[in-house]
This record gives sequence, C-alpha cells and structure tokens, in this order.
Amino acid sequence: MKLLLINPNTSVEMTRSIERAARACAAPGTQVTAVNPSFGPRSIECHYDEAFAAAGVAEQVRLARDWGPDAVVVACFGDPGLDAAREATDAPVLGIAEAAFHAASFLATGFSVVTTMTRTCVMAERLLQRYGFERHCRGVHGTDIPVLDLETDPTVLARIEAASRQALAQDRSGAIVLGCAGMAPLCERLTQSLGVPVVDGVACAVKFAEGLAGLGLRTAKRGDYAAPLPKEYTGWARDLRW
Ligand code: 2AL
Repeated sequence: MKLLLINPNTSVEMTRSIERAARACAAPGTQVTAVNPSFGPRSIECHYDEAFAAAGVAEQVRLARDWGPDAVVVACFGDPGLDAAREATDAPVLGIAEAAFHAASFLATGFSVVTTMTRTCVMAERLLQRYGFERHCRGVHGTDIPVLDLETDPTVLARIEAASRQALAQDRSGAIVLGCAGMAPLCERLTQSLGVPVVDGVACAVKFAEGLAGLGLRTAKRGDYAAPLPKEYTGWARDLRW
C-alpha cells in the first residue's frame, strides 16, 4: 500500500525525522512517501503559520493525484488542511492529532496533551472540542519548546518528561499524548521513563491509515467531502486548482 506522509511545515530535516518514525512502525508492505509543501513556514507555531500550512497540505495532496496514494497522513498536531485533503482524495486521510486522541481514549479514561509553545495550546483545545474529545482530555500543557529545537536541543527530552510527570499528577490522567510530530523520536524513551502509555500521533495515524486502507474503506465522496469544484485559481495558487 502507498502511503503519502505530509509534513505540513517546510523543514526538510523534520520531514526526514517524521519519515523515519513512520517507517519504523509501518507494515512491511507499506511504501512511505514523505513530502513537505513547496512554500510556507519552517515550523507551525501559531494561527498565521497554520493558514499557510493548510494550503501547503492541499498542494501536496493535489500533486499526489498523479500517483494516487492509498492513504494520506497529515503529520502536524494542528491537523492543518485535513478537511481540504479529504475533499481532494478518496483515500482515507488521517490527521495526527485526531488519530492520537482516538488512540489515547482506548488506553486511558483520561489523557493529557504535552505540546510545544504554550500559545499553541488553544489550537489543541479547539481540535479536542471539534472532534468531541473534551471529556477524555484532562489538560493541554505547553513546554515553550520551539518546534525546530526538537531536532537539535539535547535538553528537550528531560523537559518534556518533567512536563509530562507534572501533567499526569495535576490532571490525574493515565496517558500522555505528544503534541507535535517532531516529538515522535522521543516516544519510546518517554514511554520507558514515565511508565504510562505515551501516544505519538504519527505512529497512530500510520497504523490507522493502514487499517482503514486494508479494510478497503475510503473517504466519503457524498456531501461535503465531494471533490472540490473546478474553477479558476489565481496568483501563486494558479496551478493548484482542481
Ligand atoms: C507542530 C507540529 O506537529 N509540526 C509543527 O511544525 N508544529 N505542532 C505544534 N504543536 O507545535
């Protein structure tokens, strides 16, 4: 099965690191193609960044029309462009936040989210509300770690571990959801040190994508997830029209 893995930011280093995390858990028959948008922010840490990232996700799903992936994963915790991607393909499309919330709700009655910049907490809280997980999530915690520092700063593991311990105690929760795709490489070590389920949305989205595609389930093309209407696009988006 052909899996399109989209890192919605334009950090190629982070695309490679998310790709490694996806390949590590993918089934032997899953071919992972990891891409990022040709434009937009190097990291997604605010609403402005996210606006461009959503367009970048739409761009990459549009470009994949040529080869037709069997499933798509949007690997940023804000799930930018998720609905647009679902319109643009009939393959199942999984966002890592939505996938992680579902997985965590199978594993504990309550979970805590530990994320990057505190200002992004509201973005996660809105997704929890939109997807109906407010009653499962007991808290969203910022660490004020910039997304790109996850790639380079050796102190991040200890800081995320400390924030997770505090979240588990404060929220009385049973599992931690990692609130950034860039945290995927830390998941195994955090699981060992914290002794609770630590949920990485990248791995969850890959496995759910394989499961749905394996069952032959496709995105609904009836109603609002029908293909985008053909029309003229202008300016830099000229070639991205449906
Ligand atoms: C993210 C993420 O997953 N990728 C990115 O650039 N920003 N999430 C976050 N909460 O900062």
